[in-house]
Amino acid sequence: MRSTAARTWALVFGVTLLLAACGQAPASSTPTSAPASAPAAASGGAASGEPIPIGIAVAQTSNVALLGQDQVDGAKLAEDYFNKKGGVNGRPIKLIYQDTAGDEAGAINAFQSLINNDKVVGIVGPTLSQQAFAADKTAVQAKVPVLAPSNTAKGIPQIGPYVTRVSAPVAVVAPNAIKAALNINPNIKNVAVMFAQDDAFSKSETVTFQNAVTNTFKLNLATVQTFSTKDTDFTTQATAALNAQPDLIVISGLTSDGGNLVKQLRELGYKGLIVGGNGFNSSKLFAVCKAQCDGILIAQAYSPTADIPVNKDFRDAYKAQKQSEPPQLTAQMFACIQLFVDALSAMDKSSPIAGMDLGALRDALNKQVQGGTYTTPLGEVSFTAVPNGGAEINQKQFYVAQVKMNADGNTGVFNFVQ
Ligand code: 1QQ
Repeated sequence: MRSTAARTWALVFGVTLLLAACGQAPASSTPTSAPASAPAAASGGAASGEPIPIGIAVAQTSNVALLGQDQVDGAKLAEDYFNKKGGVNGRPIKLIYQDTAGDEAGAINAFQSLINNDKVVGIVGPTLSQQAFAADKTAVQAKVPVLAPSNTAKGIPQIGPYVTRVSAPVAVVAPNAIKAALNINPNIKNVAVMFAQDDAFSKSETVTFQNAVTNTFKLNLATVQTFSTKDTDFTTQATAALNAQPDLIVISGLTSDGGNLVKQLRELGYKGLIVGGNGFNSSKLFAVCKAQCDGILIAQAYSPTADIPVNKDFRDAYKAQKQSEPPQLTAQMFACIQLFVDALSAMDKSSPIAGMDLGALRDALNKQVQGGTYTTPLGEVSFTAVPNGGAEINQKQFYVAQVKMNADGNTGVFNFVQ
């Protein structure tokens, strides 16, 4: 039988999830010091007592929600999973969602609200590097730890000491996809590179791709074409790219623009291989380019088959809900929540966090996260301090997936080829 405290918490938790699902954050009356602890749950049991608020600031609306929805899936799974395992030494965590939408202003507002109104101990977000360069400064000023769940551009941990990147940077991940393309077609010589010039991540990733093409793999960079993440008609750029007679086209953009660009390249008759960057890294892409998504290669910082106990639990939980394999962004978000839970638990064991001043708690949590080593669904994760900045992820294993569309032309899978 569940205790009264457990029933009360279950009710609070249920209402929170319901409000989060409606895109609203629950009204919060969290005090400026960490809430007092309630009796710890029996070891291994579900958590109970006053929840510890953690902010989730990702894109739940706008075009960027094609990526942000995968992150919300990961957050919900993590909250449920870690609270069932006892939360932070018996106390549950409570995720508070603030929608950033797709731009910088939305991300800044979400961060401010989480920091000042919801009094969160730390934030996971935002979805895009473009947003992180603007919003993370707010957290750095307020001395609130930020875990970057999907901010892969150069310079993210350098934003400030409270920024910890949990998403491997494009510089180490992206070239793997070009290598995979060469394994499939060793005759590739001419490469067309295309990128969204109004997105920080895409501008960073294309530098990595262009270096890999010319310096690492000694291929011919036949043309470089630019577009906007807001574009829907790519006729001019696609025609120019095809005029260069490429054997490979490498695209850095976001899901909607990138997917439409692929579709138009295929409609214009392009038959060669396509590499898409991290902005293509969601099954939401399938609805954009449909059957024409088939064959796109995308580097991955996560594999669903990684043989790690916490990954097996995560994968099973995801598959039970969605009947498909968990995507990278979902796994990265889950890993971020795990880091906060593990770090808070370790801190609490050496010196109880209940009643701690919120500023001191945020500061200590930042140090604890950055100093730890964690076994997550992404594999073993640790961090290296960045001069005058925060911390960069150390991650060992990377992969490449190839899109395989089903006969219906609407659904598909990421097949791991490397
Ligand atoms: C970034 C990214 C996004 C495309 C992932 C959601 O890697 O903005 O840095």
